[in-house]
Amino acid sequence: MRFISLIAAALAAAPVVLGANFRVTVGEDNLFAFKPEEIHPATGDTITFQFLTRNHSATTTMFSGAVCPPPPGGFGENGFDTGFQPTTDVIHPEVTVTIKDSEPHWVSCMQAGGAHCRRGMILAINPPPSMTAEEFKANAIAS
Ligand SMILES: *[C@@H]1O[C@H](CO)[C@@H](O)[C@H](O)[C@H]1NC(C)=O
Ligand SMILES: [Cu+2]
Repeated sequence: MRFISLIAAALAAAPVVLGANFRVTVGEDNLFAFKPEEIHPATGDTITFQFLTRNHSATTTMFSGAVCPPPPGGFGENGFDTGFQPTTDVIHPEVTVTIKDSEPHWVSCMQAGGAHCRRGMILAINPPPSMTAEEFKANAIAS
């Protein structure tokens, strides 16, 4: 019994196995861009958005159609919305979201009524071969 309780204590003390973390910059070099523009996280992984310039959001939207602007709160099941994250020369907010499924998610920025989105400011999460990041960007620009 003592042996079993030792195992139980060891298991309880074991560190939680965390998913991978993906870092995505927002507005690097003052550009209207996420970098990188495509990532392939697994369920349980996290994305840390690092807001470097201006006042952007990272918000899920539709792949095609009314892409811009993304809706407040984010589009779709397990979508997300960081909200607006204003920056200064010295303040660069970071927001981490957890990926809850292995589905594609399409991310852009809500700012200026969709103007940033229509500049092609996009991030494709788990795009399948039939729906590429390049197509999503073209859809945003045309939206
Ligand atoms: C950031 O943008 C939002 C949406 O346009 C605006 O409401 C907010 O005032 C802005 N924040 C700053 C500090 O400019
Ligand atoms: Cu923006």
